[in-house]
Amino acid sequence: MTSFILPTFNEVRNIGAVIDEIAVVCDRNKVPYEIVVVDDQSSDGTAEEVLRHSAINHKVRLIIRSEEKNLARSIRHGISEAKGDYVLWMDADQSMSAQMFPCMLKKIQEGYDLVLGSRYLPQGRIKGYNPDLPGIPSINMIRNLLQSKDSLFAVVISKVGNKILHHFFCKQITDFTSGYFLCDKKIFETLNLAGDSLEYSVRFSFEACSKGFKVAEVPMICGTRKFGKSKIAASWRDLSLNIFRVVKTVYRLRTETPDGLAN
Ligand SMILES: Nc1nc2c(ncn2[C@@H]2O[C@H](COP(=O)(O)OP(=O)(O)OP(=O)(O)O)[C@@H](O)[C@H]2O)c(=O)[nH]1
Ligand SMILES: [Mg+2]
Repeated sequence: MTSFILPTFNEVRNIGAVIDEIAVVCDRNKVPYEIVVVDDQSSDGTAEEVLRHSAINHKVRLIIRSEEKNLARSIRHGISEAKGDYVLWMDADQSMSAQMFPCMLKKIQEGYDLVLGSRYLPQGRIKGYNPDLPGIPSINMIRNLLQSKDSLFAVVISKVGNKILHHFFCKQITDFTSGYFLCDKKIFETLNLAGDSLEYSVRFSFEACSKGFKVAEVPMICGTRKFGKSKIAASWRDLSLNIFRVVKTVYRLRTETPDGLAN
């Protein structure tokens, strides 16, 4: 069974659609699943919306954390309560699709321990980017992002930062901050999700490679969030703090692994 972990903070208008899509994809592919929503006491009715879904679909569970709001700790909490052999976590803001789950599961069944969705593989897409639309894709992207609730600056930083990390830090990975992971739960006997926010993702993917786990990436099409506001880049202060955390984590990992994994 696969446990889908969905961390939420004020996602009332997104969470229902995310749950429904996971259920449709799993049912269509006849894959056993459960959905564990880990909510940090959202004030917008996210929990009530999840309860409405769990009353209809008993594979949906809600955990409400009482501790201080924290993304990585919420994911860890969800994983610790997961009943599946495999765990998948993703954003619950409709920017990521469950449609790529069967392809990721196939990789796990082929023997990979960890599979990441990557926006930076040739068929992946970053927020706002759609080369199928008429016009110049980069200009369209800027327009789409400016019209959305997502930060253009955060997207640019992510693209440049991930390119640097790929070339100078670890060549096996193209998207260190993807936020879309599927892994065999046994990986947690060796690895931990250390960190508070996005930097957990850099450490986790890097350590999986450096400790010899088989890691694969599949292309991920990332859209702009449908409703609500970004939490990671909610303000310049939050975005700067998250960039600082990532840089500090990379510096620490470099010191712990002086040769890096650039090759
Ligand atoms: N439980 C919990 N969930 C969170 C927290 N912060 C963010 N989330 C959820 O984690 C997911 C990712 O958050 P986003 O705000 O979309 O962050 P992001 O996708 O990294 O950044 P953007 O690109 O700006 O959207 C969403 O489902 C959020 O609701 C938190 O502190 N606690
Ligand atoms: Mg998001």
